[in-house]
Amino acid sequence: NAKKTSTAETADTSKKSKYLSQPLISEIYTADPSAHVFNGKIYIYPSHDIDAGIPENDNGDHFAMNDYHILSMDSINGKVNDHGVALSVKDIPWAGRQLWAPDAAFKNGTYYLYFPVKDKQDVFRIGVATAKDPAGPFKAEPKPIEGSYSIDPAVFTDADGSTYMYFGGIWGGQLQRWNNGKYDANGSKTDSQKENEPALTAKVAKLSKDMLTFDGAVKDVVILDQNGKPLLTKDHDRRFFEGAWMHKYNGKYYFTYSTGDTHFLASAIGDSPYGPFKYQGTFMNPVQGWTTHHSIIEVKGKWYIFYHDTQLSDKTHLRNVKVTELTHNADGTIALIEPMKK
Ligand code: FUB
Repeated sequence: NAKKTSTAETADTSKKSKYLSQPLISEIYTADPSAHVFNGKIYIYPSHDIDAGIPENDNGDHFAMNDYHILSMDSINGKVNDHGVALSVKDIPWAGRQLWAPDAAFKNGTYYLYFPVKDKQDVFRIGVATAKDPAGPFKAEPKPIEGSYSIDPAVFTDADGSTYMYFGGIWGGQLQRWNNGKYDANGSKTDSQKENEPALTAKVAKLSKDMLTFDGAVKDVVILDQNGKPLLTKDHDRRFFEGAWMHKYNGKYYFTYSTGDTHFLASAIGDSPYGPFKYQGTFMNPVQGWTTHHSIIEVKGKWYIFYHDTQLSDKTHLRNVKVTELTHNADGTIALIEPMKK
């Protein structure tokens, strides 16, 4: 009594087979997955995409997210749990709109959720919220982190216990509008617009012991080419755009990021969490959808990349998170991942 396969089912299977991996959940749209292992379980801190009916533009106004849901799994192929609303924009006293890509950390018996959101003046800042459970609910601090700006915080704790936040994003992420700690509301909508000068860089700041403030100055994350020269603004295939992540492998610091308008994930390797980082190459080709954003973690001796695409909706702002294995080559580079099958 074998089940007959309908034409619709066949079409669906062949559509699915175009993709290297399948969405982790389909009940809600999720993006920008920052994954961590806490208490032996995998926790994913994603953006929660919604359709707010806002037309698409280069400023990213259509990414109008209002809350976060945290996901967890016991193992990479295990069941995915959605823990419900962990933090809402309405519960962040200083927030205006657009809860973008978050990250999380654990220290001092507390879980910290770091999140970018526009303040009431429409300027992106980075906030922090705390919880006793990795899945929340999280309570936001009354103000953004002093000295923080732009988007996409990624928090990395080194072997000596020091924690660093990498952040920043150009275009809608507003990084290009910041100069010497001041925001220019009339500044460029895209990048520095100085094509032959060093590209704008991601930023890094050490976090204080209480994880709530920056300990010292915000520094540039400089990416150098093979000749030791900083990547230039015009080098769209290689320069930093948004979506920073840091992981350590074999004693080296891997700064990985999205090239934004050229849709690659790229890696650069350094000897210190502050860099400089030497550009290594693309390690993930474009996914379906405009944005590409990832995190990299080790689970039981294997490395994984969490990322998103638009398989479920085919709409730029309605994304779904995925996971696949990642390999470090013998020469230290990361093996190229093809998210779409040829
Ligand atoms: O989800 C909104 C924005 O899209 C993120 O902050 C970027 O990294 C891009 O994925």
